[in-house]
Amino acid sequence: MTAEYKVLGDVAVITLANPPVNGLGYATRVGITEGLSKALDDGAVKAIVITGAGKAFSGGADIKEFGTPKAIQDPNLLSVILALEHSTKPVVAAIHSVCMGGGLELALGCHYRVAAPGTSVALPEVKLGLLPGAGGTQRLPRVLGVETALNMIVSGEAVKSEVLASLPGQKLFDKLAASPESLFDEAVEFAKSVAAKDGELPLVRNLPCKHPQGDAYFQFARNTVGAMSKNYPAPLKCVDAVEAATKRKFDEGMAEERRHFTNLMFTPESIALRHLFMAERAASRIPDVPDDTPQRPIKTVGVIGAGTMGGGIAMNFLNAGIPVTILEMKQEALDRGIATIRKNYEAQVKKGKLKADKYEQRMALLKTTLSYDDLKDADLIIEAVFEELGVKEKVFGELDRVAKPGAILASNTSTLDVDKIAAFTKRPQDVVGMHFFSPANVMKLLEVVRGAKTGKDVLATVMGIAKKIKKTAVVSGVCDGFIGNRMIEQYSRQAGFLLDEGATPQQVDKAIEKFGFAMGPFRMGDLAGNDIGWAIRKRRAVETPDMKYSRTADKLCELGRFGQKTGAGWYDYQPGKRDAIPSALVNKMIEDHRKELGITPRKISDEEIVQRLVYALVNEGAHILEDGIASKSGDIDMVYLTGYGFPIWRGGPMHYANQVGLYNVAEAMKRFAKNPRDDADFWQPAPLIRKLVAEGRQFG
Ligand code: T1G
Repeated sequence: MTAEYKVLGDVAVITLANPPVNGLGYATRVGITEGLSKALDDGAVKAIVITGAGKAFSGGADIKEFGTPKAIQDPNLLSVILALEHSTKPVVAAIHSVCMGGGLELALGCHYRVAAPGTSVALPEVKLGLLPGAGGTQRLPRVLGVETALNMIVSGEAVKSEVLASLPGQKLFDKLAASPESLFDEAVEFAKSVAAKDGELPLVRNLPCKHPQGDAYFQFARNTVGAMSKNYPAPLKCVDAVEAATKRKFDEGMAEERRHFTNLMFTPESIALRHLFMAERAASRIPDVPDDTPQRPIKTVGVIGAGTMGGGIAMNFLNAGIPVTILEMKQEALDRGIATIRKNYEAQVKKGKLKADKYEQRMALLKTTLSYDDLKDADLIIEAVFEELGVKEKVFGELDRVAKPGAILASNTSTLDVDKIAAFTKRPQDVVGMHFFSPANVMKLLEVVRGAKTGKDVLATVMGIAKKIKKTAVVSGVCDGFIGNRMIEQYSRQAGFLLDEGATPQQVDKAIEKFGFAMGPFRMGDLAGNDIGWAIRKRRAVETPDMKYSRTADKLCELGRFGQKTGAGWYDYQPGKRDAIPSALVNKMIEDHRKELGITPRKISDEEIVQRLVYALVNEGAHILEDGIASKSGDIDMVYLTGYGFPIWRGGPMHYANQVGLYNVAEAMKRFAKNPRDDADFWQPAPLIRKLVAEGRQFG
């Protein structure tokens, strides 16, 4: 059982003890109901306190149980809350740290609630594509008012206990403890005080729930919420459930909530969001690196290169309060880099996203230098210099000379071989790739590239510091392009072939943007610069000549149409504007190229466009798993969601393939392999896919 029971004088105490966040799994629910029965049967007990051990009161229903029989096994959460409400002795919830989801719903089933200041209170189910399913939509409006409750339920955001306790007329908290340390004692004292009271025990379900302008308010709420959640069904169901709380009897409202909850549980969006919740946390787990691997302390960081990437990388550490020294070769490069960092912070201050004093505090942590010797005390040094092996060799040679023993030496390379870079030093065990995505101070993704000799404690340290700087870190092995860029290579190849076969850039972009990508491959190329891909294709033409591409993209670059930065790319642009205008010149160039290839253009459906682009990611992702470059398919999903704009509600390319059915994906690939273009080799379903299909399994 994962709930403890003890009696202190005439007060029984039930303590949730299901680390790490007291998820309300089956065993915990049994522990609560058994503790409650003991308390009710014990004549000496006059009142009951429920609290949570460790770092949370409760983080809610046990997400790990979802989809298993245990999730609904009685006593399910609704039954536990009903048992609390039927208790003949007062039950006081002693709430601290985290009180979320089912944890808050459990507290709302108690007669009284005493909270510690600083407690994060939320109903975050909407972030999992659900709505509160244990009475939250019916009870929270009764204690906080309809509008406050609906805002919390639709946003899923946490609010501090002291803020909620200060709301006029709130009935969520009967008492705010003086401090987290005194919470428990104050809750026990409070329990004693109410035990002495006569009369009916207060039940939230009996409180009135009305909104003075109900119809108008909920119409407004529907319009607002609907506009923000086109791809997610849950938010509007939250509005329906809360409206039911104002217009129906409590039990009828509960029935409506239950209906919505049950339906939402099986929607593709909720399944995807719950997959991502687990995948994001699993990504920080490295199979052969134990969780308790000691991490090296990172007190100061060195960054080499004050360009766009170096400046952005430095900001991540400054934002986390970690001092940074930026090294450049020339003073004007340093000055330019610092000016860019200042400009970025000033823009945040102007938008109200950063307080002016915080900005100054961060800048005070920033030092600059022209000498490697000033990096001798840094615990972590990240280079973000020109993407050329010769330059990296010089930098790592210097770092090997000046860095203190145990310093971690990281390269921000996006494609170069980390093992070769490590070999430029006498300490390959301290060398690792930290591939940030531009803009480095904004994009969440960090690919942590482990070399053959990278130490396990180095990996554990980098994963730990990634969490501190709020990055989603995913470990990649060493290969050309690691995980993300290796996959986008195949995605881009298909985009080019689709043009050769009959599609236009705008048709391809529109189809994949309708699928959910923020930007199609051609608009993205124009934004990032078509010359970047051009340089990589030239390098690859030497290293892997058998990799075939459409020549269209090269022809575009030969015309100097690098995209927005040259005022023209796949699309035309008006001066100073970013609107992508279909280009007659480019479409003519594509038509002429088809003639050169002897290809008769055909009508290509949007469905084929989406399948060719997305299944290209899936097939390459399967090869990446086979090669051991990524250790789990959820990692690949996290890379694509946080670094490449894959639509969140579809859960990532590998999860999406599971949803489509790997049999269907493999059959589509076989059809593409028959395509006249000589790309049959690529479209052979990866051996891993063929194996999973044969065994009727999915990506794990
Ligand atoms: N169930 C199971 N495990 C959970 C969990 C949960 N609800 N919440 C967190 N964990 C695990 C997580 O997987 C990780 O474990 C560890 O705790 C630390 O998490 C009926 C149906 C609570 C604010 O959505 O927001 O109640 O992967 O790294 O940064 O209406 O976790 O390391 O093994 O995030 O300190 C609603 C989700 C559930 C809360 C703590 N509740 N959790 O943040 O740690 S649905 C939620 C969080 C529900 C009812 C409905 C955060 C946190 P591992 P962490 P953290």
